[in-house]
Amino acid sequence: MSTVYVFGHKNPDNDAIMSAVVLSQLLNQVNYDGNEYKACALGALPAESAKLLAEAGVAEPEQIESVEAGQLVVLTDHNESAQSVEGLKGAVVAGVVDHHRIGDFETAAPLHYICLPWGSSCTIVAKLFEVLGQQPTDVQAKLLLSAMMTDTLMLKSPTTTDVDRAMAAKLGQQVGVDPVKFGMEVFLSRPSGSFTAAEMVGNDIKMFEPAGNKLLIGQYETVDKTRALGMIDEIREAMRAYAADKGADGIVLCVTDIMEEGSQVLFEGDTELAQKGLGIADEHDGVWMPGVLSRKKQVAAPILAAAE
Ligand SMILES: [Mn+2]
Repeated sequence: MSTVYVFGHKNPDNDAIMSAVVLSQLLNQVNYDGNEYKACALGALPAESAKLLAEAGVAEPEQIESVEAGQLVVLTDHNESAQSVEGLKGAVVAGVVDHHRIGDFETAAPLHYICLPWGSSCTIVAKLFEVLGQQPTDVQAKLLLSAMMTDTLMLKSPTTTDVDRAMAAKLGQQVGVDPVKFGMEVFLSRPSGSFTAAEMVGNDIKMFEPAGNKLLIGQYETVDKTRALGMIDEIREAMRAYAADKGADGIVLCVTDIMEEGSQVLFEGDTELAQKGLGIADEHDGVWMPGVLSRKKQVAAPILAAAE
């Protein structure tokens, strides 16, 4: 029996955490491959994840930064090495459960690779319960549903598919909640008023490498962008500091207003390609992009396409 580490991306969001937690539970439940699956996290848990796990009486995944050579791992909610654990190249990737583009992913041996362009990795984990003939417990259903709602911004993001809507309805019925109302409660459990500029920048940020450039793309989701927009200078300073710390050439931050359904987009550093991809220019207070809710589909994808 081997211990397999199961983890989502660095700067974990609720989907990265819940996909790792519930997938590892499922694989242990069915004694998959005779291994022991251990949920881990590549960074501090978001407030809503910590709260949901505490309420459910589920232990928080252990935080790790690196893995040793030969360590068996399962990646959830990511596949790109820039977003993954230190030492990934020497690890043995036994599986991937993801809903992102495939980046620089490569393995020596065959593996379980499940990538579906659905709204959240937790939708895929929920489907895997069906595939493996299991019924999620109410706790598992609630944890999965919470991440489906945060990742799809209550099913409003253009990444949402019919599969997400059907699965959300099914899980909501099981635990006796309206998925969208429950999702709003999860969002409101974030301590939005207390976020510092540095937290807004670093809370949910990913490194991309379009045309050899190191570009950070961050997203700060809020139910009221007014406060964030009142501290633009601090946010810009925090963006410059974060990019310098990570050795990035440029940094893009989307302040996404869930209620108004759009994002205020800010640039710092070398972001010529990002501006070209998004078709907007850098303005001091940022540029409002109505309808832009998905970093993956509406921000990262056009920027990466502009690099080709
Ligand atoms: Mn996700």
